[in-house]
Amino acid sequence: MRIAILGAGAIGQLLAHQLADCGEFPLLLVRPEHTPCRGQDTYHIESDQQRRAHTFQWLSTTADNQAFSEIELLIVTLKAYQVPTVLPELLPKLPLSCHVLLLHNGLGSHSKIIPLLNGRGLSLGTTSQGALRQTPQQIRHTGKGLTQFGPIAGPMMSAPLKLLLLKAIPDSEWCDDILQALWEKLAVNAAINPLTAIDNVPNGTLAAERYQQTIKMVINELVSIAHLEGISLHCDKLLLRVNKVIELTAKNYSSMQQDLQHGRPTEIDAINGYLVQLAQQHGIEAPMNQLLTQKIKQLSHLADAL
Ligand code: KPL
Repeated sequence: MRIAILGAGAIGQLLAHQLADCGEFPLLLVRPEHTPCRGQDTYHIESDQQRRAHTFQWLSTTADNQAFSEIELLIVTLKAYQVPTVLPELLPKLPLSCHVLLLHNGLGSHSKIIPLLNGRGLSLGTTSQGALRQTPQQIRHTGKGLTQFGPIAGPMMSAPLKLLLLKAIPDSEWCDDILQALWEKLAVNAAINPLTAIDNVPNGTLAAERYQQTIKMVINELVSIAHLEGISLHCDKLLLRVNKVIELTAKNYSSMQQDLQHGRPTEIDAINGYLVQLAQQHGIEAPMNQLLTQKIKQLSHLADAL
C-alpha cells in the first residue's frame, strides 16, 4: 500500500513511525523549500519507554513525480488553516482512487475541500496523542490518547487501509458518525486551548474554580450551535469530558498555548472562531466564544508586532 503524509510536523512524524512499526513506510510530502525535490532521511522518536529511528523517503509537494500517482491514502496532518491553501494544489496530482484523511484540531476545513475532490473519498479524524518536535527530524511522544476517524464524503476508505490504520495507531477507532466525535473533541479544544493560551498556563490550571464558569459558558454556546447543525450533545457530559482531559493532561501545555508562545499562527478560526461563524449563520450569539476568539487574535497581533 502507498501511504503519504502531508504535514511532517510532530503528529505527522508520529503517525509515520507508528505505520513504520507495522512495516508500512509512508512517503513524507514536504514544502518546496527543500532542494533537491526528493530524498530520504532518518527520523527519530523517543518516549519514556524507548527510542527508535526509521528512514523515510520524502518528496516536495511541487515536484513533478510519478510517485504521486501511486498514492492510495493521503493523511493530512497540516494545521486546519493550512489545509485550504496547501491541499488544493496537491489534489490534482493524486489519482482519483486516492483517499484523503484530514486529521487536525477544529472543524470546517473539509467544506472547502469537498468541492475539489472530483470523486475521491474523504475521511476526517482527530487525535489526542501528544507529540513534540524537538528538531526537524526528532520528536518526543509525550502522551497516549484516543484517535478517531471516519467517512465524510465520496467513496469510503478501503477495508485494508482502515485495518492498517487501526492496527498501527494505538487507541484508534473507526467512527461511522465522525462529525459527532469531532464536535465532542471541538468542545474540549474550545474550552481548554484559548484559556490556557491567554493565561499562559498548563492545562491543569483550568481545574481551578475561577475557570469553571467560563468553561461552562463556552460549552453551553457550543451545544446550542451544534443543535442547530443537527448534532445532539449534552452540556453535563461534555463538562465531565473537558475536566477529565484537564486532569489527564494537567502538566501539558495546549497546542494553542505553544503556538502563541512560539509566535506561530493559532487554530482559533477552526475552533472558537468556527463556532462564532456558525452562530452568525444561524442568527444567534456566542458571546464567550467571540470574546475568547478576539483575545487570542489580539495576543497573536501583539506577538507579531514584537
Ligand atoms: O488537543 C489538545 C490540544 O492541546 O490541542 C488538548 C486535548 C487540549 C490537549 O492539550
